Amino acid sequence: MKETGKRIVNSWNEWDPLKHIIIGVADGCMIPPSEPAMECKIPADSDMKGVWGPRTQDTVDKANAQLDNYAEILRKRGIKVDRPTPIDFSQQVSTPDWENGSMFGCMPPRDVILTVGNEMLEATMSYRCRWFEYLCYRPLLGRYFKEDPGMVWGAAPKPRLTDRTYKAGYLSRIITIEDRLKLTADKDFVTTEVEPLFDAAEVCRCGKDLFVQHGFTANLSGIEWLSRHFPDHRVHAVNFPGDPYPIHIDATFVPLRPGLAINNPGRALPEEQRQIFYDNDWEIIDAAQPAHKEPPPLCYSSVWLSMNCLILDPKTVVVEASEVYQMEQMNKLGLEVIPVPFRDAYAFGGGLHCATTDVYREGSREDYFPNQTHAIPLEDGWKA
Ligand code: ABU
Repeated sequence: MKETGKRIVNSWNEWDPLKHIIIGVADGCMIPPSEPAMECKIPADSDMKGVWGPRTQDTVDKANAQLDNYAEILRKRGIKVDRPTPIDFSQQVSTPDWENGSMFGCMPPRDVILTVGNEMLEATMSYRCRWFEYLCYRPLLGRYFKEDPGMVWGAAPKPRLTDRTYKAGYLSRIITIEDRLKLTADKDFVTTEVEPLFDAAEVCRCGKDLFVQHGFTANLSGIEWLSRHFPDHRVHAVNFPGDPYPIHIDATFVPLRPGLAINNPGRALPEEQRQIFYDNDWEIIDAAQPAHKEPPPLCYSSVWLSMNCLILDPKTVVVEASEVYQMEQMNKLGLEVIPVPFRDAYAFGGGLHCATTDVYREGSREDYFPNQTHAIPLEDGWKA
């Protein structure tokens, strides 16, 4: 890395002291029409089933008010906050291979941009409605690139997302929730392995080790691609049986500081995949129960956004203001909790972690897992 000039981009893990971040905006956010990857994410009894079109201005305004308040709280703590530039998400989009009735939005930058060290990497994404979302971040990434001579601007190969990318008839194999749970426990997800796919929010950054959820929005080819793209890291594919809708690791497994992670108790990391944590003196504890029984209306995410927190430094964490049990647990773990109201923004793409992506945290790439006796091997089933 070039060491001269201003350093803007640097972030190696989820907990080092945060200095600069991107927070999304809710403007123009759409409920996109059905498409293969999206269909299997929406529960059969969801109020989103069969619904698509623009979100109401009233809900957009309420979400933006909470996003702006979140940005202000971080700014007051001395953290620089940048915002993406929305495009017209209502327009129909197409590539030579497909057309889609609309795009999605740019509230959750964590899904799209993966920061690893001095690199900001645009993820492949795995939904057609999100294929162009990277454009909202180009003004920021372009600026960081100009101002920081050490910044690496990466873009993973854009996938074609033809019908070959998705398993035909996947949804017809699901009648009951047990069918879903069996499929996800067997690591039989909606995507095929014809091309690498990953959303950035599948990656949990722990210094030299990157833990990537294999699920609906990252396939094994995508995880293999990440391991070759980051040759100085160790990339581990993890999965969480018990999750009927496995997308994005940050409401399932969240490291709070070196040596401590919370795990969604309904989506336990399998025993053999825990071993690398135990070998390195990490503790994995069950996350507290969510305070709510249901997500807000027209929301893709589960009530487990309760654990989708933003860590400001190893002693300070931002938690959604109504999540009393999660806040209490964080307090007991010795963390100062900053409550931030955010439920009005959930439907636009997730929680407090989803709505951000790191630009700069102090610190460097450390090895928190020197004992690799039980390193989680990458599977090569994707080659077939
Ligand atoms: N983007 C995180 C959502 C995960 C969940 O719905 O539990």
